[in-house]
Amino acid sequence: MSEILHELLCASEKAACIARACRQEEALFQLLIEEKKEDERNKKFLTDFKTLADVLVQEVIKHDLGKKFPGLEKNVRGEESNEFTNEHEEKIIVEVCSTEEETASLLQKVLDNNKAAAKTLARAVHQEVTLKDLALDADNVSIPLDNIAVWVDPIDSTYQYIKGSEDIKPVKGIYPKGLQCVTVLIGVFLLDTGHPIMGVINQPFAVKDPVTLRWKSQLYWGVSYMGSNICSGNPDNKTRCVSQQSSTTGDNSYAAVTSSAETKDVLKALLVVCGENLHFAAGAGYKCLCVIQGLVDFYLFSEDTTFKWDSCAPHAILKSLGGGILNLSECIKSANKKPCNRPHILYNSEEEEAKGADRWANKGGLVAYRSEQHLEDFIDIFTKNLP
Ligand code: 2IP
Ligand code: CA
Ligand code: CA
Repeated sequence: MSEILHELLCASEKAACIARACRQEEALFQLLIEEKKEDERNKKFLTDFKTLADVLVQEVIKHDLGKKFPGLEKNVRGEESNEFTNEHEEKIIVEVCSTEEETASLLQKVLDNNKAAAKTLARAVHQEVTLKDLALDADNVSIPLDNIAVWVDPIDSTYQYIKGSEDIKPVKGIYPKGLQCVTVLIGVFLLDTGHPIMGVINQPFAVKDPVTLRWKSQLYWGVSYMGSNICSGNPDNKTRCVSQQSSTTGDNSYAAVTSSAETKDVLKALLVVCGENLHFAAGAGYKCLCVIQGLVDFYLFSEDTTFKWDSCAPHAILKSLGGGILNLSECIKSANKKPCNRPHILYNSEEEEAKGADRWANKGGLVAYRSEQHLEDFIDIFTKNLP
């Protein structure tokens, strides 16, 4: 099992290397952006961009996983379609070729004949990525390769990635925006049940080396399968993020993070429950990471603009910590039910009536948590404060 986890981590690190390489040269970066097609449009943004980096990263992950586990590439699903239109309205299928030279010449077509840029990218695509000092203590778990599929978000928080702010200050450890909110998300789920079982989150712009001025990744992973729960780091998942005796909200004070796009009614209720411990941050993956790191107790969002590829990887990690991600609207409806009856988000079924990316939307919103007991309490108070 460590083998597949190891491969996911390496794939995420190669993805992070490509993401960093693409940001380094502004002229190159400007070449890489293309507007999303109408039916794939994420409702929330008027102009949403997908980048060649995004498409390429997804293809690299698919290619590298398929090389190690033949057949698995057919079950790697992602946000992006690999059809790219260049400046001359030429349609090009972006894929990893068998040699670096072939990949470079394919990329050259996408990059309007920019040979140097294409070469740099192809080098990043074909490089060997090794991860030092990885202690993957997950050998005893055997994963059924014929019953798994993978959701990939090659770059989450594209908007922050394109903007590229490097100097945002964290508030109580949480970055409201900036490059730190960018993540690569790779989640494995079971095809038959739809349950997430393994996840990797790579934060490509986590720390900047003060000497080389180069960004370095931080990696997080978790496995939750057949009673085995293993994860990177060792946060005490049962602690609450704020003092139990908060003066404004008494015993019921919880820390939560949400999107700046959250609705007024939900924000009002969250403010009552969390007070000054309500935070805002960009990136669905990054907000989940705040829960995983123990910076907040919950990530809550009531809109339909997160997708399976946003939540699958963090969901598996949260499960390995004793938590999970639930459908928020169902959770509110079943506020008095036992937590075991609450609806976990599943990854193998689509919204029948929806079109394009919306088929894979987390409809009804989501709530990510680490402790079932705290969730119980929180949902109860939160629901009572909704209009
Ligand atoms: C986006 C990204 C946004 C998020 C949105 C996701 O994914 O994570 O930041 O909105 O839900 O779909 P918000 O930051 O308001 O939570 P992508 O960047 O991959 O399109
Ligand atoms: Ca995303
Ligand atoms: Ca994305």
